[in-house]
Amino acid sequence: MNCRSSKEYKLAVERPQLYTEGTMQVLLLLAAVGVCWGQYNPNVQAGTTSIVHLFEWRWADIALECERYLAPYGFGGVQVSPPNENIVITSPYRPWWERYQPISYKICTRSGNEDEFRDMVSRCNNVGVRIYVDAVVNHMCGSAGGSGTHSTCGSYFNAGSEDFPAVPYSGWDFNDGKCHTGNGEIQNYGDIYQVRDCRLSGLLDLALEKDYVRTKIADYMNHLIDIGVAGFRIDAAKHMWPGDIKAFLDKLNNLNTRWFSEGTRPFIFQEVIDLGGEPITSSEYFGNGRVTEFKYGAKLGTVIRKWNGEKLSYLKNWGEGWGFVPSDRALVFVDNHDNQRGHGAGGASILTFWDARLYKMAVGFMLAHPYGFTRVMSSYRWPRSFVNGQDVNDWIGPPSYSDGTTKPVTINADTTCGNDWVCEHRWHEIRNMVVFRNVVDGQPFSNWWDNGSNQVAFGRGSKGFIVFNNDDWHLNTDLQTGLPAGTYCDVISGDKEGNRCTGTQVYVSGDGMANFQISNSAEDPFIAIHVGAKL
Ligand code: QV4
Ligand code: CA
Repeated sequence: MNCRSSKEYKLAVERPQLYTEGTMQVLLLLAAVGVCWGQYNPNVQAGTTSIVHLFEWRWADIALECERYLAPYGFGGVQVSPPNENIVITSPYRPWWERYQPISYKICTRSGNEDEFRDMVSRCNNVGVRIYVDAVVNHMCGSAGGSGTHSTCGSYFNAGSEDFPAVPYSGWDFNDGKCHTGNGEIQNYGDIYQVRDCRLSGLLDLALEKDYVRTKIADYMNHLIDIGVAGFRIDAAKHMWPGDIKAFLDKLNNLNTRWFSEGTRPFIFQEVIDLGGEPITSSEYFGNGRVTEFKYGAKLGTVIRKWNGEKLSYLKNWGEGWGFVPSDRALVFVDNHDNQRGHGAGGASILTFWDARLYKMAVGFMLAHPYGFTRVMSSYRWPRSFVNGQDVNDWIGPPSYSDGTTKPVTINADTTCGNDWVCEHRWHEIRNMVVFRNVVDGQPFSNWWDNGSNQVAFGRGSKGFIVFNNDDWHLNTDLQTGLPAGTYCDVISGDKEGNRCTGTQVYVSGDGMANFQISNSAEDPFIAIHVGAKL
């Protein structure tokens, strides 16, 4: 793709006399559709279309995973947990959420130090897998964080006096004066001023209108860009004014030319939870980059669970037709690190690895459907314990030793993961659907079929076709696949190995028709075929 940098776009807008009319039109068109403006473009290598969130993984393990698994199976990139120094909370064990309480911008956490981070970024980039950093820049630690050196790099801080000398930030850099609620906390999501200027769960709220604060944040992000990251998840974006986010994004460097072409802007996706019903909407943030579309997982979970009378057949107009943000502004996922454990948004309908059978269907549907840029979740197991419908163990951190260090991700003989790492991205159904999405990339949504209930099918032009049976009865039907004639290997029940198929075979005749049979009691009641798995 021949892209112009956003700087050039800015120049064209500010000094149009420098450009011919034709060039001008092209630049404005590119900006309008967002194809080439880096903030929306994930900067993945051609032929790859998804990223995976390796939640709480160590940098050393991610480097290995890029080389041994993600690159060979066509994953485009990895979202990593926040790499900057955070508070250490021991009560008596360390929660995962301590990483969302920054102490400084040193690269130094339970996942590893800066050398290990650099090594990971280089090794992943060298095999064509990108790294995206979760940037926690709305706040520092909680107001009750105390004072001392209980931080992941031993930096001193004092939460009470809002002193973070390792940045440095002091009381002047926080929002206290601007927040007008009694206790300084966000109390009402209907008040856009509270949501941006007050404390989220007691977290000390940064004064992002200050150029000093914007510069410190941009310095941190530029440090990561220079190391070679491809973009950022902007944590708690809803709690920052869109214009303040724009101000620090405008200070960002282009990506490292060791791996990216000249003028490439960092990919930006902002965590804005917009399920409707609040004055703050996702669309306010489109100017900065993509947004997380939380309706996606909440609705898909409801449909696949068949709650509220929902049916798979209603998915015919999935995407914008369901009131979601435009496809080229959306980052989509079935579950994330918050809502898989009851934090954040989405509620009980969210599907996770704990509901493996339905979860695989949901992820399969997401990866087959053209809407949005897709992120696959990769989790660790924790001992869930429900009291009055609430998981009292929702805080439990990653698999770790008694001294609090994170356990490595071990790989079993059957390619699954050990040490309680779930590795959903290695489940062969999910991994094969990541490949499916790469194979059908750019092909239209086509040949939709449904039985008016929970049996549906659709194709992606002439490259792939998928069929689901979420009804309580057998599926046996002839469907138009749009695929060239031949014998295909179903990548859900098996794999194509050389010229044989370890799963079900599907015969597509000269007119594109094929017969599909799916038992409603199958462990995986769906079939997916694509031209990359033709025998
Ligand atoms: C407690 C009390 C507060 C009190 C405070 C006093 O609950 O009422 O004011 O002490 O200091 C943790 C605890 C929380 C605690 C807080 C401060 O759970 O009880 O407050 O720390 O010490 C994660 C967790 C949070 C956690 C936070 C910081 O989910 O539970 O808070 O990390 O450690 C909204 C937002 C959205 C957010 C989502 C969870 O719009 O932006 O909630 N999602 C992102 C991340 C998420 C992270 C944060 C934002 C904060 O995805 O993982 O929160 O960075 O929907
Ligand atoms: Ca804020």
